[in-house]
Amino acid sequence: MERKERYNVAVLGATGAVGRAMLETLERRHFPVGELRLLASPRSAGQTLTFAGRTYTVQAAEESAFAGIDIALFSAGAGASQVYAPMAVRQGAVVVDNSSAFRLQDDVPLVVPEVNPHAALQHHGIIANPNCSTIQLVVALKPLVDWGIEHVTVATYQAVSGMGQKAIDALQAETASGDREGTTLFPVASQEQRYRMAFNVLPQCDVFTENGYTKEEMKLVNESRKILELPHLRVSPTAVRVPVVYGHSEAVAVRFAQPVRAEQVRQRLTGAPGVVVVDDPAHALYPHPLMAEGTGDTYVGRIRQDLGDDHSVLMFVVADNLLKGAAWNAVQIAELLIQHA
Ligand code: 25A
Ligand code: L14
Repeated sequence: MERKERYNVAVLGATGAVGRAMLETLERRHFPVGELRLLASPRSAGQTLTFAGRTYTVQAAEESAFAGIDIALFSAGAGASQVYAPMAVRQGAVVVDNSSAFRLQDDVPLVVPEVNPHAALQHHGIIANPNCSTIQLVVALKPLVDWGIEHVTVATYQAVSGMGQKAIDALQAETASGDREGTTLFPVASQEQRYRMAFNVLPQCDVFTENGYTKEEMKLVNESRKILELPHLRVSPTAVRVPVVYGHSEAVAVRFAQPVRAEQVRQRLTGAPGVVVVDDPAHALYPHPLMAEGTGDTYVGRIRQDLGDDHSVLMFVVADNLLKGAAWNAVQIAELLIQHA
């Protein structure tokens, strides 16, 4: 990319939960935005959004909308990315894609700036932004990698905002009504079976795959291996949806190739890039979703030794899924691109 004072930016999926967070993050991190183009489906064209005190009209996405764009941030789902990413690249833009469309493709870097920034520079026009649960997991694991990570067991507690604005509205309606029947959007609108989400916990995020794991669980396995460059890493995931609006939590157990003490993990994570350690049981201080909400950090606490295994340490990891899990990470990737322009 050519070095410039300001970069022309497009946001595809600007009206979605993640798209709005992208605009907010560009502004908060003072990204040098020149021209800004807000794109979505024809359904949202004509709607207005504000950025840095100015009002912008949302346009329907089409190839010509990417002309003159330097960086295109995509969060409109895998289908839209398949259609529009090649068009944006043809028009000379670099695409930072938040969908699952290209993440495991060999020629597409999958980047978390605190973990594998070097990978971003190897792109051929598209850089993939990882899955939200994976991002916070690898931010917490990276500082521990040189002790030899053998096995990661992770259970997630995922917020409904991962399913978009409609799911947030549905949970709020269910909670307010207190009605046992409630609305019936969950676990995913595309499947027959429906459950209430308010006052409930559902062991399904995204759809099931043939091996009995959900897609979200397989993302934790495959994306972690790619980002950490540990192709044989053992990951045992369970992804669970909870009635939280913003912020994914994870109970993580890490087994190392050698004895590692909880105190060593606490020291390594303290001050690690993007990590905030909050771990003071005596004062009931530990991470939780409301603590992470609105921030770009990954919070780690409850760091403790496995009771029967001196090679294993347990911890609780929390981040804002729309920010570090999506928009914040995407803007950090864009910053890497312009730093090296
Ligand atoms: O396929 P993937 O990769 O797994 O990703 C699937 C989805 O996951 C979200 C993101 O949803 C993505 O679409 N996502 C991805 N990563 C995430 C993460 N880490 C994540 N969520 C949380 N954390 P989203 O809601 O954030 O964004 C969706 C946006 O994409 C736009 N869009 C969809 N298809 C498009 C498209 N834009 C261009 N071309 C296409 N073909 C979408 O815009 C939204 O901005 P929209 O125009 O469809 O309208 C959104 C507005 O319309 C309302 N609305 C939604 N559905 C309906 C509707 N109105 C009427 N009828 C409907 N059926 C919404 O209220 C909103 O205001
Ligand atoms: O792969 O439902 O980026 O919380 C992000 C949101 C997958 C599902 C992704 C959720 C999606 C996830």
